[in-house]
Amino acid sequence: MQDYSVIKEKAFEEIEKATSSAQLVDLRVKYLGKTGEISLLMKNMKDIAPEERASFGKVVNELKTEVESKIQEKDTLLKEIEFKNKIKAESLDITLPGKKQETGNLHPLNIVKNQIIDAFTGMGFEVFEGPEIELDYYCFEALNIPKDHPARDMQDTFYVKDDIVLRPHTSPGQIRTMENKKPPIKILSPGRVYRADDDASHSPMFHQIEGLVVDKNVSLCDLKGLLNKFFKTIFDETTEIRLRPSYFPFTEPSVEVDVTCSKCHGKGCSLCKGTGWIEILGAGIVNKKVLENCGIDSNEYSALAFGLGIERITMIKYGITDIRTLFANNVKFLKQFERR
Ligand code: FA5
Repeated sequence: MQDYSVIKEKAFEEIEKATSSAQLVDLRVKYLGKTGEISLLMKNMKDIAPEERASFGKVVNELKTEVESKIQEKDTLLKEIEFKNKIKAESLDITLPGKKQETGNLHPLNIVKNQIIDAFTGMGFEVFEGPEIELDYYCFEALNIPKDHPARDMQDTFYVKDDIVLRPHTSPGQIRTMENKKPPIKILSPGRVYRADDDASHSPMFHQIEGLVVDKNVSLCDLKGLLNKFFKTIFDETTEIRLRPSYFPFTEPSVEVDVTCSKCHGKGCSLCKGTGWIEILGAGIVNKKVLENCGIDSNEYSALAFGLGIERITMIKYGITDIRTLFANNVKFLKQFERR
C-alpha cells in the first residue's frame, strides 16, 4: 500500500511536469507499460495474503486508471498548447506593410498620339494604319517622287531591297487610302517611320500622323481652319498658326506650318530660338498628279494633306529638349507622365 501511494505521487508529479506529448509517451511506458512500475506491482500479488488479494488488485487497478486518466488529461492540455503555438507560428502578421504592386503607365508619345487622334476623330476623321515596311511605289513613285527625283534624298531612306523600304513618312497612307476608298475621304494615318537621321531633335525611328481630306472644293483655307482648330485643342486656345511656302513633290502648293511658341507665347525664347514660332508640320493641297495616280478625278475633287511628327509635339507640350530621352526607357522620366 505504501508503494502504491509513493508511485502515485511520483507519477502524478512527473506527469504534471511534462512539457510535451513525447514526454507523456515515455511516462506511460514507465508506469503502465508491460514492465512499468504499476504493472510490476501486480507481480507482487503472490506475496499478498489470499484474503487481501482482491482489495490489492482493486487498488492497483484504480491506480492504473487514475494514472491513465491523468496522462490523458495532461495530453489533451499539452496538445492544445502545442496546437496554439503552431497556429501562432504560422499566422500572418497583418501589421507588416504589403508588397507594392508597380503599375505601368502610357508612354508620353502614346498619350500625345491618343490626344491627337481624339482631336481629329472629333472632327470626323477615321484612322487607317498602313505597313511600316513599304513598297518604294507607295513611299515615292505614287507620291510624284520618281526614281531619279532629287527629293528622294530629302528622306534619307533605309532600303530593305531595291523596291522595298522602311517607310520614311506616313504619306503612303494617302495613296493606300485613295486606292481603296471613294471620296469624300477624311482619314488619319498614324505610325512609326524611319530615316537615317540622329541628333537631339531627330531620331532614326520616330512617329508621324498623316491627315488626308478629299472632297469637292477643298482649299488651303480648309487646311488652315482645320489645323488652327487642332492646335488650339492640343496646346491651348491662345495658340496661333502661320503657313509658310514650302516644297513637297506630292502637294502643290506646299506649306510648312508653325505654331506660336508654347513656352513664351510668341515673345521669343530659347525654345523657339527667339522667333516666337516653332515649325511643326508639313502640309499642302494634294498634287493633281497624285490624285490621278489613285484614279481620282482631279477636276471633280481636290484634297488637303498634312504630316506631323508626334515627337515634336510631345517635346513642345512637355518642354523636352532632347528627343533621345523619349526612347531611353528611364523609368524615373517615364513616371512623370503617370496619370494621377
Ligand atoms: C514629311 O514627312 C511629309 N510627308 C509631310 C507632309 C505630309 C507634307 C502631307 C505634305 C503633305 P517632313 O520631312 O517635314 O515632311 O516631316 C514631317 C515632320 O516629321 C516634321 O515636321 C518633324 O516634326 C518630323 N520629323 C522629321 N524628321 C524627323 C526625325 N528624324 N525625328 C523626329 N521627327 C522628325
